[in-house]
Amino acid sequence: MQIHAEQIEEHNKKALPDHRDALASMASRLEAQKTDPERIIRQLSRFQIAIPSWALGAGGTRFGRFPMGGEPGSLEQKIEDVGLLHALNRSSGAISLHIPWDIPKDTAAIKYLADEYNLAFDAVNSNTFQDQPGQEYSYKYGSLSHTDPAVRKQAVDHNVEVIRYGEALGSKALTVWLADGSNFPGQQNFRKALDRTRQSLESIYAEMPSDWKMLIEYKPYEPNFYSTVIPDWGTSLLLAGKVGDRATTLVDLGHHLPNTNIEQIVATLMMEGKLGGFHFNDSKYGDDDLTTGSIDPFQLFLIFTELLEEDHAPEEVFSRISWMIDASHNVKDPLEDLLQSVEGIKTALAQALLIDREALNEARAVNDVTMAQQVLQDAFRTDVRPLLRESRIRSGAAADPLRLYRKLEVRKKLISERGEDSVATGL
Ligand code: PSV
Ligand code: MN
Repeated sequence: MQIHAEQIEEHNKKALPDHRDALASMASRLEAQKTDPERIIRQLSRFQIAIPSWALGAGGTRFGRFPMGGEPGSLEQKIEDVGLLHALNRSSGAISLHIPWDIPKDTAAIKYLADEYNLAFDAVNSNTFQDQPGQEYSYKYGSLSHTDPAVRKQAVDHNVEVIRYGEALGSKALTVWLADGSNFPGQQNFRKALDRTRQSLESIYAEMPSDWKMLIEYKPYEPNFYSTVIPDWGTSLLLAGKVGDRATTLVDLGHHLPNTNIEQIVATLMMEGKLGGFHFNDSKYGDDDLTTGSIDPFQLFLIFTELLEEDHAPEEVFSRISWMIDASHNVKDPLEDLLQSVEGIKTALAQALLIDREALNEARAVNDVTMAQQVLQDAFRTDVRPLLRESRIRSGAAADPLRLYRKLEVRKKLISERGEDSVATGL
């Protein structure tokens, strides 16, 4: 299925009168505060978020999985789905692949197809957390950290294979997430496991093209419940520092213990030039993989506040970091959920762009705690939807992507094209 420019135009035409009024009143309010709405609209239009190839079908839990119908049954169909999202919001211009869930059999053809939808390939993800059919050694007791050098070599070779696929597709980064760890005290020698992981990462790094970066993801628990080899940002940063300049830390918002101050982690990593990318999602308790911005939009805003803290242009921050979603949809249509996630992320970005930095710096300098908090609240409580809508309309996207998705009955059409039983690869 494809969404055509005329369908978007027709939808936008209907939205225009109300939108124009809302935008005009917002623009005059911003101008009165000496904020240039044009600058924000331009920056919003540039910001792109990669869609994970593994989040286009129904996600499951260990208790079950409830298929959505019309799920993409091939990599080609996954690209088609991301193409639909991008046509609707013009903000999802990239896809992040997980291998071997999504092996491109004909890389040239896949690249060509993605080009047709204006999609780039963001970081490629390796998978040494599951055993694959025909695989010689098992990852039951670890992969890059395994005690047996033969298992480690197999895991390193897999990562190198993933890099080669990525190179053929024009990707520029490799994400490594390890499930390695232990379930019981005494099971693992922490120091040796970490050191073996460092060595394995160095071997992988040596195989990366010189314009690639490595993203090292951390996670405190699951599937291992006593320890993980890379449990937190500090350990990831430590490894990144040892492995090389282009080794960085990836922050998955769901990979923290409750109430962790993620925005402070972001600030430190930014300061060190080691923040490589994000896996956006939201959570209430653990790695819940919920729609970004659905549970704690204020935290998301504070993260963007830190990202844009330094004086340099936001565009520079946009291009330096890999912006990716990592979510799972147990009860919602994945495409609707992803539209909401992208909107949630861009809302936080727009609010952070509105912060009166001068006033904030002044308040901080004289320890005016009340005003410092007030400056952030003023930005966070602003309804930025007219700005987001305007940036979409100017980019040729739908004024209201979700409403148009429903109106065009996209899921119904995907079900009629692909069937009720079509199931996507992923978790
Ligand atoms: C692990 O929980 C994770 O966040 C990693 O990024 C994986 O690659 C992804 O989820 C998919 O399961
Ligand atoms: Mn992740």
